[in-house]
Amino acid sequence: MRTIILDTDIGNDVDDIFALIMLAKMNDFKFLGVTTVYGDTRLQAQMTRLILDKVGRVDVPVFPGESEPVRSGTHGVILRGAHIAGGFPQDDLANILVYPHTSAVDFLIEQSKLYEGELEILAIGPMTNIARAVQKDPGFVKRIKHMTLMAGLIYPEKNPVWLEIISNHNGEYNTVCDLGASEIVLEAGFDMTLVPVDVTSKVKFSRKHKEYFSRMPHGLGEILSRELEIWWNVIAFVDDEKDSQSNPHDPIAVVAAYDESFFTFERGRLSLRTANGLEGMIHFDKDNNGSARIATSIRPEIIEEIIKRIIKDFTIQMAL
Ligand SMILES: [Ca+2]
Repeated sequence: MRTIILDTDIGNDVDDIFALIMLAKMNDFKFLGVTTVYGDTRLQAQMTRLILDKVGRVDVPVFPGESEPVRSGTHGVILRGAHIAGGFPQDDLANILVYPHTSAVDFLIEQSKLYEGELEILAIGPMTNIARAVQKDPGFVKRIKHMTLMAGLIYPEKNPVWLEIISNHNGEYNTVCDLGASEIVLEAGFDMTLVPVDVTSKVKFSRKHKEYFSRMPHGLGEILSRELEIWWNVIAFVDDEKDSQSNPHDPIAVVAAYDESFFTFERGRLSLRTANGLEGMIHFDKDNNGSARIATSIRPEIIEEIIKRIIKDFTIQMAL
């Protein structure tokens, strides 16, 4: 069976929570654990634990990861993680104990040895934990079977709306939060699938989808509804459509990890560049021998696939 670790900055964009739920419910993988990254990683671990317990995955361990970047950009740190934890029941969250008996970086390294050549990583936040693992253990990269990474806007000239959004951050968010880590991870030679904003910006969560999520049991419905509203308020200033919707960037990366039929890809090499005057930009060079591939298109039906996976096992009728 395939093995996977999720590396997440849950609590920033709301989409990490949905990616976590999808992975937690999936039978395609042995879900080895979650590492949290960037900012308040302890609070992120509490959020992760609470969600995992509510979907019945008490067996999946959570490790608070690196809070500080390897090297931040000239604009410094942008958002400090877990700032939208407000949608969670605060007493429940505060009572969740996190035991960091192993660091997230050590967990990644340890599991890469236990599952050498088999372990897959799904990375949906700034790349600090992965970069620290690469720095600490030179053999780490070669032991990883595959990494699926959500980051980057590869062709900004084709996506002026998102070029403007990421201009506020001096680059694509996951990339620019930790320029040092991005450089290390992109150029380490991982066998990698990059799922960039070029494709994740093509579909959206809307109020219609929120209705389905709001009916989820065990208090999940309330949490997801509140978190979506909080996030929609956060991004309202950059969403010119002002229609309470957001892109499920991270859930799309989850799909890329288990069903590539929703995508087309192009193979090549990745590096960190300054482009369009922005420091945190991923550059792609086509190369049939490159160790990475980027998703270049996406089927719009992927949104139904994501919704189905999130509400799976709950008796919620969909009329998408
Ligand atoms: Ca994320």
